Amino acid sequence: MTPQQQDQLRSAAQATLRANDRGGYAVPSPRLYPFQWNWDAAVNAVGWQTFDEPRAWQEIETLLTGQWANGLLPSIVFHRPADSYFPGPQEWGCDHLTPPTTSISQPPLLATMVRRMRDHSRDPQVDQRLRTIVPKIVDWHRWWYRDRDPEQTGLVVTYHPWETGSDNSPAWDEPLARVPATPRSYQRRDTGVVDGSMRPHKAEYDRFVYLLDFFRDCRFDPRRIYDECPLRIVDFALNAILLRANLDLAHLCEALGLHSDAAQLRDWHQRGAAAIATLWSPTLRRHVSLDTRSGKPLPSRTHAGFLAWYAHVFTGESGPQRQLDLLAELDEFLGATRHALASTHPTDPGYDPRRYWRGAVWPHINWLVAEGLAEHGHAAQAQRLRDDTLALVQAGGLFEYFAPDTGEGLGGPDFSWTAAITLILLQTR
Ligand code: 9WN
Repeated sequence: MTPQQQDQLRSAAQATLRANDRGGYAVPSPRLYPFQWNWDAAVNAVGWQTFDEPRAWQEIETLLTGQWANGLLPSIVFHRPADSYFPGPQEWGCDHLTPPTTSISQPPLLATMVRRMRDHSRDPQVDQRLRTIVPKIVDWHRWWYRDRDPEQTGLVVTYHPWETGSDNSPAWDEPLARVPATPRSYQRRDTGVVDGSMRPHKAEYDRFVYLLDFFRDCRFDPRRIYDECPLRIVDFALNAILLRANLDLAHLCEALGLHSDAAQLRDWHQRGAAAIATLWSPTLRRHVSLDTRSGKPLPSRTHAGFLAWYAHVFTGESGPQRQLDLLAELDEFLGATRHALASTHPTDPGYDPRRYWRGAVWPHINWLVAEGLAEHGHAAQAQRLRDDTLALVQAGGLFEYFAPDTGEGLGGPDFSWTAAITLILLQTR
């Protein structure tokens, strides 16, 4: 890419974030997702910081206004009403909250993004802001361990594919099939905005809706949901992101003198790293997620395992060999499609190159995997992922995701975190 092309792309990405700004928060994509999403906001903040640092911190502070008293940081904060999205706050049973939210969370990227923002900050007063932000993120991590790991296994469970962020990954097919389909009628809005061939099937939505009704009917009681929810999985990717975030949050706590919180976070990382090692499949030679209802591993061949580097969990004697095994698997992913990284490998029975998390390439996943690879000295593979991401965006536009075979931009257009990742990758060139 020439310097002029880079400048053009940078301007387009900045303009997209500005256009999606609704005053303190960016919507992921104007019509498809007209609210503030949790892990999107964390990535968007890092993107904002490349050209407007005060606005970057605002993104995070606005997200935190949606935090529940018990520490939950919800997946969506419905700051203002909009009718182009289903399900809204009434469906979640959370319309009485100010601001209204969902009742589930999303992958906890926030601490890692905040640490990065502090490292890149030009604001001499940055730690003043962090004195308010960091304890709230610590409360959120406490919530994960208290409500989502009541048996203290070291790994947290999730009850909804939307909470994993990889909503219709083939990994969830089997456990989701055991969830009853909702008997009630509802009207989807997503397929009115983008083509249905890029979105989850109705059978999946019927179960997504059943689950959110179930949480509301349980009055969000954590014990009851843990005991009774028909879907209960340990998502490898979400746990990897949480483990990494524990380390970054510990670092932030130490910088602020919050030493007992830092010790707790380091302990969660250590215990979690030991527990996540048990998700390694010696036959598949990669980590897998776990269905804790059936006790069965979820062996789908997805991008999730590649987050092991990012999580810094290759500890102990098995670490070096496991890294080699995972590099071999990565080579197979890189060789299997024209554009990397497919969210599902083409040989997986659930593969579909256009449909959402069943094959499409996601820019933020490429970036996270690349960060982990680079931190472990695998520079060539990291660069391949970064280059592929920028090439896709440059040729295909700032779309939500991309077809791994043709490179076509898919899903929502003018997408905020795609713009943010573009800015981050251009900055680090
Ligand atoms: C449900 C906003 C979000 C992302 C998720 C992605 C998609 C929502 C949806 O959009 O999920 O949360 O309605 O499909 O799967 O990762 O955070 O960009």
